[in-house]
Amino acid sequence: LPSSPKHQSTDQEKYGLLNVTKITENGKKIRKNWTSTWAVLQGWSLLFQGTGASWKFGGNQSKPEFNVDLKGATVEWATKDKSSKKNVLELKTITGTELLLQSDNDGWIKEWHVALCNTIGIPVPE
Ligand code: I3S
Repeated sequence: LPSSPKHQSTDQEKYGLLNVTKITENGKKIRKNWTSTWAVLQGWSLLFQGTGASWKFGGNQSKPEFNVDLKGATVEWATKDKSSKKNVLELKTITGTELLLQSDNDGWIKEWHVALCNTIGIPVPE
């Protein structure tokens, strides 16, 4: 067993449903638009795929998927002023895109938090 599993930054692979909205794009605040997505974490890539025909992500997103490069990104629990929802993670990319990730399922969102922290290489807060 690894001596420090919380710090491993090996390939994390995870996929499943997450509610997502962009809140900032290229450093500019944009209007929220919560969307149910199929999220796929593989290596440094986090891909969101629309689960319905009504896919619209952030501003003008014609393609029904959105990819996030996790290199240099940060993830933490969103503060209450960011959303009234529970279980909200805030993900900031190096290019100035900010996303909120949410699930009503406490265990599921914690799994995502751990996987994202491990990918990025930051310790998982207790
Ligand atoms: O941060 P905000 O503006 O209170 O976010 C809410 C809005 O995006 C709202 O849509 P309208 O732009 O049509 O008002 C959404 O329905 C809410 O879900 C957003 O807030 P939460 O707290 O759910 O993230």
